Amino acid sequence: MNILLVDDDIIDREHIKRTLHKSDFYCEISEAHTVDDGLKQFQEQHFDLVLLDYRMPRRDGIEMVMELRNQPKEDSTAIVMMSNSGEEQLALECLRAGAQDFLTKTEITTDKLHRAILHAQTRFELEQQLQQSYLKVKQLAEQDSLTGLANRYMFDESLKLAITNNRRKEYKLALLLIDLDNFKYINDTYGHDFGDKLLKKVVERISGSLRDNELFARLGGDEFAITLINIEQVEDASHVAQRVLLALEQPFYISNTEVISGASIGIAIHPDSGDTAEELFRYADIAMYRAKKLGRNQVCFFEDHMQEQFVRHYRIENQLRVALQNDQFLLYYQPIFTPNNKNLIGFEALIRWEVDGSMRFPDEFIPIAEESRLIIDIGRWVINEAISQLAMWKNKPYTMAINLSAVQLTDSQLPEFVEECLQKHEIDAGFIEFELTETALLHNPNKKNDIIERLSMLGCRIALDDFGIGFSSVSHLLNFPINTVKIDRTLLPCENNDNKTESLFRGLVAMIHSLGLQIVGEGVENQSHLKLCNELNVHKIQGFLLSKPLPKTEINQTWFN
Ligand code: G
Ligand code: G
Ligand code: MN
Repeated sequence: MNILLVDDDIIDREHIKRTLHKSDFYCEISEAHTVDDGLKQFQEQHFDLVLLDYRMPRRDGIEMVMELRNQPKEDSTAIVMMSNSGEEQLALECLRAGAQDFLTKTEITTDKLHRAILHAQTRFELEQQLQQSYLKVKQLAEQDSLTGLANRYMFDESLKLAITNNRRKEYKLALLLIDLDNFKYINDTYGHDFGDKLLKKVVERISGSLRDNELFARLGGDEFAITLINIEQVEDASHVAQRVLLALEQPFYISNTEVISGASIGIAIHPDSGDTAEELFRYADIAMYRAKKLGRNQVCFFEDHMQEQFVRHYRIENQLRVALQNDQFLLYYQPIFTPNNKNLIGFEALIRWEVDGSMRFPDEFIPIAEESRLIIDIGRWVINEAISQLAMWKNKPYTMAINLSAVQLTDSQLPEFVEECLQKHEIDAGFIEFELTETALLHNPNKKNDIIERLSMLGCRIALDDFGIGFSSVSHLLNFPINTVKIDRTLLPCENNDNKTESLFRGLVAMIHSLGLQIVGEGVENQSHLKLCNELNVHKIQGFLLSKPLPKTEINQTWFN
């Protein structure tokens, strides 16, 4: 047995050593005369027992016990404390700090030490067993044993905590309650084992569709819950719900049987729907009940206006998918002119969408296309269409401006796609100008930078659209390879002598001139706008005074016949 004896008093140490050596069992004794020395030796070597004096100068024995109990390797060492006095209070204090036994030095005999050591070791083992069963019980109390997910208790506690944290923030929090659609039928038909296997697979699929910061729990049976924290908008919750439904879309194969298991999802939002965990649960449950009533694979929000918005988005999103497949988009082209002699020099392509005979405008559907990332494919359609149209108007070198949304700047294949279109239609990159808004530049600048750079390297021009509103920062003009600035139409002064706006317009034009960039005046609606643009040497103008955006047939009639 390895024993570490820590005592500042050499006479006491000798006495204890002698006593120990008299005993029957063999022991190796290392000595330390201070706590620090003792700790150092403890780090270097394994001891079965530490015999520790309470009263030592500078640091006493209790400090040492406390330090030892915080060390990872203390797990099989028993500690016996010794003191000159047999004070009960002191003994208690030592035991509370983590020592397993306490002896007064006068009572140290071989027998007593031997017993104390055995006693300490037994006690230590018991403590270990207790700790292990505590962990086991804790796990049972917090975890669902079938799926390994958090259980209702744990979920409840985490939700409460998340709500408390959320109260101090501007973010929202969403509670999603998920109920499998035909689990009871499956359980009754194929048996419980089969049902259990299905639950495990469902959990795997759903987990795979979630990110790390989402708490996913099994509340019991076929009921699950997800908490989303720090969400900026309600749509984030609909997206997660849709991802969950998508993950369950494909059939499951269990014991050579194919089953389908959809789900109904109810959503409540903090703080909008309720302020406590109980309220959120109640409302998400009501929402789930409504989802069930709607049929299979449905998502419902508790709040009516959220539900309306969701349904509207969902409908438009599905219609957009169909439109993309069936070629239902079209482009209008707004002509762009020089201000002095009103020469036609180019066009801006603007998307339109005809649904059931009525025209939809981009403000209505582009945000939804962005959210669902359908804008990536829609945008590619726009690019190809606009470039192929430009090829048909090739008798003069016109330019074509194409709007890009922020989401398209995450499409790493976009530059290659543009290059292919240019080659296919034999158009020089220099005639294509991509219009970006500042919001697009603000999001995740690194990644997007790369795509803008590559488009620019291809030889395409880059324009900053709607300049002068929103987040205008002159630094964008320096940090990105921008060739053109389109000053937002709201900055052209109104008819009734709007002096401040005019000064702002003049100032912006002068500033952009000084950077050597091209300037486009947008929203030129009357003669005074035209006059001002002329006077300030704005390079190009665009607006209702000269032409609205028009379908290609009308452009052909007016300019190409
Ligand atoms: O087309 P309208 O005239 O309503 O334009 C409204 C907005 O829609 C404009 O800000 C324009 O930038 C945007 N927009 C028009 N067409 C497209 C397009 O093809 N792609 C993207 N991303 N935005 C477009
Ligand atoms: O944001 P962007 O520049 O891409 O949007 C162009 C938008 O401006 C289109 O919706 C187009 O219909 C609109 N537009 C074009 N010329 C004028 C104009 O002279 N006045 C107004 N009010 N809108 C215009
Ligand atoms: Mn534009």
